Amino acid sequence: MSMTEQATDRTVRAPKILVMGVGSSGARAVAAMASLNPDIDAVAIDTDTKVLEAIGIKKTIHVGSTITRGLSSGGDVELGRQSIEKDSSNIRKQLRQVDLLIIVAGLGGGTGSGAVPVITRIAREAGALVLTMVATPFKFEGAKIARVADDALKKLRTHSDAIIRIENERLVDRSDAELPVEQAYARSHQVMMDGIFSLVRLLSRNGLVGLDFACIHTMLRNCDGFCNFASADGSGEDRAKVVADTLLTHRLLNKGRMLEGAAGVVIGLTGGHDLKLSEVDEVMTRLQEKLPEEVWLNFGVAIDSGFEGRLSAITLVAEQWKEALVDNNRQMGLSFTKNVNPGQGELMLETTGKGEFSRSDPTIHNNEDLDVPTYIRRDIKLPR
Ligand SMILES: Nc1nc2c(ncn2[C@@H]2O[C@H](COP(=O)(O)OP(=O)(O)OP(=O)(O)O)[C@@H](O)[C@H]2O)c(=O)[nH]1
Ligand SMILES: [Mg+2]
Repeated sequence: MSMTEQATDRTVRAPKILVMGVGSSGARAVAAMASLNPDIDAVAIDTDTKVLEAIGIKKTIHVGSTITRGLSSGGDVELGRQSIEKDSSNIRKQLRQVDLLIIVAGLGGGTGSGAVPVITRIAREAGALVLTMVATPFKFEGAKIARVADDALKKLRTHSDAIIRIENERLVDRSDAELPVEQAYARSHQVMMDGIFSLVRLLSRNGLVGLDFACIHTMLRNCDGFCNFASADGSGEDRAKVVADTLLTHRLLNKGRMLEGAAGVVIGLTGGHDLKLSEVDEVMTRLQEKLPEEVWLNFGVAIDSGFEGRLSAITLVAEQWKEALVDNNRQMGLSFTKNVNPGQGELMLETTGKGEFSRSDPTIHNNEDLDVPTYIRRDIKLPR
């Protein structure tokens, strides 16, 4: 198959992405996303019928009718787990042909915390790549809820390809003392929404440079479970500067400090048809100045006519870069070259090292170093 045919084939078979909101907070979040962006395939799952009826989303799955009888689990994680196990065939049906499942939930309650680890397991069994985006509780919610969320995170690590953790507490600081609670939660939803919209955009056909499903796949499978996430928006002439400044000081990236020690980073930019190469370069150069030299860096640019005059960015940051959680598909030390050519037909990859495995002996077989990914050893170009 020629490069063009491959590219067309991939374009036709854009990855099927399903966004699944689990528990009341997750269900509300995806309902809001679906109402703003009808292109998103979204389903809301909860034990609580009142919530599912109120949020106005087309696809809902009510679980645990014989267990909680249409009520919430009342914070009982075990009831949340049982509820989803009972209705697991229904969940499986939703997952047919799904390439990427994005699960959205607030941890700390019973349904989300009990059900999400079960759903991730089912989804992986069904062959989907699983990205779990969870908000962890604010401090004011207390120690018990924090513990429930922690336990759920531990279980999640076993089955998720990657977890994007939005630490709600990082969304507020002392100067926010007067912030109404409702708005604090709204911030958390907004962050999730921005992230999912950007990811879907970058993975769809609008992706112009670099970031395709294979790249996200590699990042998620290698980021040692947790990914941090931040987004930024700018408009007008200074948009590139604003976006870079925002990311470099972002609360969710520990005021930007997290970038200094990052092991793996994905940056996705979205702009309108007026987006200039110099603007992409400004954002990427400023971020790279902060990142360690040996970082695994991966970026993409998407063009969307709704973004004329604007620039929006998302970053996924892995603080640790260890062996994959689920399998041994380890692809260490790749980075994209800094020379961006928006029309390029293939990704330009270069080998930068073996990260924390740099001191281990190479695995030589038939005179080939098996620690170097196959497509680098054999000079296979990955299609965009
Ligand atoms: N963004 C947002 N987060 C919320 C809201 N309410 C609760 N949360 C967060 O989500 C966590 C889980 O709450 P819910 O989603 O309501 O709980 P659940 O999964 O439905 O579980 P049960 O109701 O106990 O069955 C809480 O600990 C909060 O951190 C909200 O209105 N908005
Ligand atoms: Mg609930």
